[in-house]
Amino acid sequence: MLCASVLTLFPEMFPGPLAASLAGRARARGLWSLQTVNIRDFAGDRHRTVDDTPFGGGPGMVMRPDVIDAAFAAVADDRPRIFLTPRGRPFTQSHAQRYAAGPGLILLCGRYEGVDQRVIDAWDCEEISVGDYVLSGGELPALVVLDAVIRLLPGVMGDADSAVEESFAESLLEYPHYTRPADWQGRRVPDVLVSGNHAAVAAWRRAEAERLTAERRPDLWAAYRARHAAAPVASVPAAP
Ligand code: 9D3
Repeated sequence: MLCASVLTLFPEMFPGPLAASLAGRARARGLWSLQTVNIRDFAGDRHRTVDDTPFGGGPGMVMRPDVIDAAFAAVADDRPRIFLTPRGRPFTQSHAQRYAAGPGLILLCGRYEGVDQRVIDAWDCEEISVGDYVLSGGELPALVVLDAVIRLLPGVMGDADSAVEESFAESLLEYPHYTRPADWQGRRVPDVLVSGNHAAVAAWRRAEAERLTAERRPDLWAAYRARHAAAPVASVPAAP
């Protein structure tokens, strides 16, 4: 059983979409559990204050370290602690694989301008972002991380996705998919896919995956080219 705890000012945002579909069924089957912790419950004053103005000045408010500390203290165990923040390292499939292989995770969702850095450091949190765009808090990113982790848990997916993929599948964008009808509103499925020639289908899919990756993801394309290079490119002279 993977145990997820989420520290947030908006516990009503959970489980949200994770109540439906694959993740929802997996939770009903006891493959993972969810605990939400309302950070406001750990405020020390009558007004349940969780934030204050930033030292040094500047816009917005900062979440107080003593409040977050009390919330962590209530749930912390051997699980990794993750702070969702736009300043974090980009979340990747390797993070998801690592978390899925462990006992669970404790996710801290920030609001306002941010969280006092001392409590992030004191609790040794991994700082993670889900991409270069601005959201209003860490809650949607936490749901993204949880979804990516949950689908990797043993027994959550059928065999469909666990089937071994072609060797290039991990590093390239996916090829386009088609199903019946073979002619839809005058748009025909590529002939090769209905040819019955499995080698030709595989070659077409690989070519399409490479074309799309080169067009849309120069970063992935460069890494793929580097990995699949038979030898270093000779046209770049070595430094003297
Ligand atoms: C002007 C400075 N802003 C940083 C870009 C402040 C700021 C904006 C939005 C601070 C926090 C937030 C709320 N976002 C998150 O908490 C967040 C997030 C995101 O906005 N994008 C991608 N990944 C993440 S993880 C947490």
